[in-house]
Parts: sequence; structure tokens; C-alpha cells
Amino acid sequence: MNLKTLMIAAVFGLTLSPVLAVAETGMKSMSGMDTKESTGPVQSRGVITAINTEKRKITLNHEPIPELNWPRMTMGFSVAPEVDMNGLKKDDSVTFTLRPAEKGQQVTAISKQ
Ligand SMILES: [Cu+2]
Repeated sequence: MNLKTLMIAAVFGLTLSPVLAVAETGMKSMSGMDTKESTGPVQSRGVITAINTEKRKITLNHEPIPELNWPRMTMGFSVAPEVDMNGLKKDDSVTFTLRPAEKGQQVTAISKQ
């Protein structure tokens, strides 16, 4: 190998490793809804199908979330204490942010579209 080949190999190595890491994470979460491995916040859109402001719970029919390897589905989330749930109601179209919590994902931001 000459220097040029080495440099190309290095660049490819650096470019490919994050992609492989993502693919691996995706495969892991395919074994169920266990998303504990997923880091960082993800954003998505959906429609509120149920909301309980007192218990800080919300049920969303969300769009597919490739970061979590989730198809479109309706599911419940807990809502972080700092999120203002006032003004949100059933059938509202929303954009929201999820972060990994102790149990699954938690809504850390939500706003009407
Ligand atoms: Cu889901």
C-alpha cells in the first residue's frame, strides 16, 4: 500500500464506522421495543389520541421513527415535568421530542403543529 491508498482507507474507515454503529443499534432494537441503548433526543410528529395532564401521560399516534426503529404506531408516553401540557387536547397534531428515560422514552417537548 502506498500513502494515498492508506489515506483513502483511513477516510473510508472513519466514514463507515458511524454507519455500522447505527445499523447495529437498529438490529438490537428490532428484537422488541427495548430502546435503552438509544441515545440522544429524537423528534417526530403525531396526533394526540389521549391525554392525562394530571398524571402527565400522553398517547400519541406517531409517525415512523427510524432512529428508534419504530414503525407508525399509537403508544403512551410519560411527559417530563418541565413540559407545559396546558392547551393540548385529543386530536391535536403535534411535533414532539423524545429522550430515553428510566422506562422507555419520555416526551421532553411538545407543541401543536
Ligand atoms: Cu412507538
